[in-house]
Amino acid sequence: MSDFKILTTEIRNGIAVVTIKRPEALNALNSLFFEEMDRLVEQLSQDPEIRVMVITGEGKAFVAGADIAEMVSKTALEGTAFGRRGQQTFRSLELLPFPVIAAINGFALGGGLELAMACDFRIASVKAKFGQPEVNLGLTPGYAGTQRLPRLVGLGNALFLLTTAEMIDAREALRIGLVQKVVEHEELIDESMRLAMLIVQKGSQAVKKVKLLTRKALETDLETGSLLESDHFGSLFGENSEGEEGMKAFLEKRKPKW
Ligand code: CO8
Repeated sequence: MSDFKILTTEIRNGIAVVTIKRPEALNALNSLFFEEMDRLVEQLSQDPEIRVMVITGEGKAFVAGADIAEMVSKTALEGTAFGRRGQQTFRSLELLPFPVIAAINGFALGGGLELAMACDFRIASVKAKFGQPEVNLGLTPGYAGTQRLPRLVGLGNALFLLTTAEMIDAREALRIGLVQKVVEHEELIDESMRLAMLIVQKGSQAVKKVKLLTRKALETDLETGSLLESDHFGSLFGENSEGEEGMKAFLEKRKPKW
């Protein structure tokens, strides 16, 4: 990760803090970003020490969208490939076995909001601004924004944002459920780290399973999802299991030793 030009990663207490650093272009997503993000996701997914990832942007943007300068000359075929590539990157980010928190420091527009939506939950600075402005450019979203937005905020809110390209502030994003918390700008990283630390202190297998099962809820029917839940629930019981230690610790009025 030391040779990365756009993404910097700092690992502390099992938390990987990833910062997107291309502030001169408001962190717009170019091919190099996707190359680096693919490599980063691959590396972090294989690191057993990592329990949570926090992703943020440097400067006044989280990410102001896909890089328009790089996209403008693409042919239809190239456009499809560029979109598909980004979709796959965001999908592998979403499928990381541990929770990923978006700490949204400023503009999260177009591909930037799509990136934030591929994270597990979103904490916003009061300075954050959100939008899907693709129709202003005669485009649709290309990184699954039309798919994730209605799942997160419902059809009406999604179509409102997608068809009007209206930019909304952090309070409105909170109201419609696009973000889970809004904090003072200076508190964004501290609060995201505090939440990440809460997760680090839980049973790591339980957290992984909760992520997997909850994401499955949107992709499967209730009966299938419930059966899957029972299997995972059961797998946390038994001698020397995480569940056994967690429950014993509760009964013995002590902290679990995981
Ligand atoms: N791409 C490339 N460069 C950008 C982008 C972008 N998305 N956004 C900002 N920049 C650049 C500007 O061109 C400017 O560069 P320069 O200094 O060289 O002129 C620099 O960043 C600073 O930007 P501004 O001067 O515009 O800053 P302001 O504070 O005045 O405005 C805004 C901030 C409102 C965020 C404004 O920059 C803006 O509207 N940006 C574009 C937002 C946008 O339309 N985003 C959606 C892009 S499309 C998209 O994301 C589709 C995703 C799916 C793609 C699928 C692939 C096929």
